[in-house]
Amino acid sequence: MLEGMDAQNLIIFSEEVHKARKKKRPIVALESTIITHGMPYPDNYSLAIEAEMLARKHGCTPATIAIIDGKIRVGLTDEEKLSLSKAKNVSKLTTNNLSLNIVQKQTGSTTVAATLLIANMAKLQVFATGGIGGAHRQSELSFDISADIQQLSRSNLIVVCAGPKAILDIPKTVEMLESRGVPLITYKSKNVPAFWSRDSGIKSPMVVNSISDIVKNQKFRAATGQVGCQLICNPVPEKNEISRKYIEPIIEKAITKAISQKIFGKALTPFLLTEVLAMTKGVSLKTNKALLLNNVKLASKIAFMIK
Ligand code: PSU
Ligand code: MN
Repeated sequence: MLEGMDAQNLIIFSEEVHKARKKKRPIVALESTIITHGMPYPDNYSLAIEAEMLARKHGCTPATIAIIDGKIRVGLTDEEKLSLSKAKNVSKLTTNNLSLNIVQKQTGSTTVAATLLIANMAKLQVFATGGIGGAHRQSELSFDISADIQQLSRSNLIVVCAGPKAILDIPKTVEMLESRGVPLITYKSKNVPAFWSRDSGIKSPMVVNSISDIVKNQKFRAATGQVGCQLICNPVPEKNEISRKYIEPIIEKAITKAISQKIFGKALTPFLLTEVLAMTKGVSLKTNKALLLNNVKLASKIAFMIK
């Protein structure tokens, strides 16, 4: 069935993305796990729509990526996004289960890792997400380190995020990225941001103050045959920030609960995000939305300039 097909032919592009590719207009890739496992309905749906509108407002074409009935989809209709938003038991796809999910004609949402793999196949250049996965706290015991890290070292996009998710061990995540040769670069900030908070207290390995430095660096990396993404960490806007002091005990409580309920593996990140949402009475959700939109805005400006 798949013989003779190259990577590009295995992808179904939406009409909007197809046109943008033909006319070489800037495209911003978006993931779908944030829709299915990152937040509840209907917030997930309204955010998915709002993120796409914002990319268009900045002159870019949004490309939300998912697997639907075993088809690799780059760009989804609003109906498809709605159905993913409401769906229960959709698989959370990363790099180890993406392929079998396709072969077995299933539907699944793509994490940062799986989205990066597909976006690279589609030759997209810029991707906006909320927070990346990384080394979990106590990963020295559990070995739970997101495949996002490995895929960031294999695809070649510019990834805009609000830092590693605050539920993680941020120093370990920063070290893992360095070991894999992934440049963690903060945008207009001396320290690494921590998703809901602007400052993790960890000094950033690299800082840029302009979009043109990001674009020039991408071109230099490509010209010199370097593999791997540039990870641009963009702190959440001040007005939407949750302070570290407030959120840290809440994260600790959520982790303690996860341990006592033996929640681990793929279920851990969604569990922790849901617990934090409940304990902050929805404030974390509001911040999560704001940081994603802030990242879409920066990603769109980068995509526009790189063209
Ligand atoms: N950031 C969010 N919400 C999410 C995620 C990130 O604000 O739901 C998702 C991303 O898709 C990321 C994944 O790739 O969580 C990481 O999961 P894990 O730690 O199981 O690898
Ligand atoms: Mn994991």
